[in-house]
Amino acid sequence: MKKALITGITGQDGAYLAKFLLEKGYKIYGIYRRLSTPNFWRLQYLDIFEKINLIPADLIDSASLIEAIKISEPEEVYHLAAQSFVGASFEQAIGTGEITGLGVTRVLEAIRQINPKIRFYQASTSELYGNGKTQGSFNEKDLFQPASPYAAAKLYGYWITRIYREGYGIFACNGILFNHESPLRGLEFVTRKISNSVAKISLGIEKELRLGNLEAKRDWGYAPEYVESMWLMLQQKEPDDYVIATNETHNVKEFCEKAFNIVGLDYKKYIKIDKRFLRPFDVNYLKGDYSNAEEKLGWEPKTKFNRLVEVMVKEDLNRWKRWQNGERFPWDAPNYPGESKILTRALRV
Ligand code: NAP
Ligand code: G4F
Repeated sequence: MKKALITGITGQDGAYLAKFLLEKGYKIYGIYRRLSTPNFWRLQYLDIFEKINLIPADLIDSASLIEAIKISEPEEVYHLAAQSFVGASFEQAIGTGEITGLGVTRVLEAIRQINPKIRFYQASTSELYGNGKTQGSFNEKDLFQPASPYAAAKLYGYWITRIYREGYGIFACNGILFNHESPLRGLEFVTRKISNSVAKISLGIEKELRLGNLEAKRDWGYAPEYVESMWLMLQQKEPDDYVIATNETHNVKEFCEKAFNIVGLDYKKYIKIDKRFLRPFDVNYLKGDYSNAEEKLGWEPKTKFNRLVEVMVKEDLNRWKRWQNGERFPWDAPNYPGESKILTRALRV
């Protein structure tokens, strides 16, 4: 049985990837950090919490990462953990550099020291391109021009991955993934903020939606499909870097229009521009050319913009209707449920 270690398993992509790899027959280990309130709701939502092994570790703590690799003895490491919110990176630029940037080296160094045959996936991002284009699509050869502390940290992560590949022969790949969303997306990201608010407004729970830059364009895909590309990258003969995208772009306003349309409302009546959500520096246009991934990995996106908005709004509507009927979500009653295998040090010795 193949073993994989996922950093960021409690996040959107980590949860979907764990589910995908379990279905492929992998034994799954994930690192999680201690929080004052447990954050396993995505794993519970996908009904996989009981099927995975959890190891406490943190990207700022090298020793815990070394331990996680020693315990799990993985063939593949998917490094997804990061301070992943661009807006927050302007408020916490140093912390973002520490976690999102240097964290990559800490994981790679643990691999190099313990078993350099482990295959490594780095969660790189379309944010690397910054404001390099106003039309056309970005591919693997385009120039990186980061426009946030988050993107600068990810640029470091991208290069350190290539340096460990070329310098130490580690099978290390960068997935340059454009935005990908789902009903498991964090609530502060714009798509989920919109779908969640649309659901609440249509049910009379909320009255307005406060947003920042409505003109920003993004290439939005569907997260469950994107995690397959991570696995495909690590199954190739040679390591490489790949753009994963839909090659479509839409602005935030279009997302709002479509989402409000689904519940029969006019977005213009509910949106308020709020300066708090404007960034000091924003990326205005992103669209990705995934033809290299299509040719080499056989990967292509299936869920496009209209369907994505529909899936997200309908799922949030369903959740809030259930809530109105007295049901509570896992994140309203957080706990460490039942038969899970949390591998603390006490259990390991
Ligand atoms: P996410 O939902 O924000 O998940 C981030 C994960 O990182 C969470 O599990 C979080 O743990 C963990 N984490 C944060 N700081 C940590 C630390 N110091 N030590 C250990 N774990 C830590 O992000 P996502 O959307 O799944 O994205 C996954 C990765 O892909 C990220 O690296 C992101 O930057 C990158 N990416 C995402 C997209 C996208 O559109 N989603 C596109 C390109 C690249 P907690 O649950 O404890 O907070
Ligand atoms: O949803 P966002 O916060 O995502 P952003 O900044 O594109 O970053 C996401 O995708 C990256 C890939 O390109 C990942 F690397 C990263 O980890 C993350 O997953 O914002 C999208 C756009 C921005 O231009 C933002 O200014 O929406 C604009 N926006 C307008 N009003 C807003 C809001 N964004 C947020 N989060 N909240 C608003 O109220």
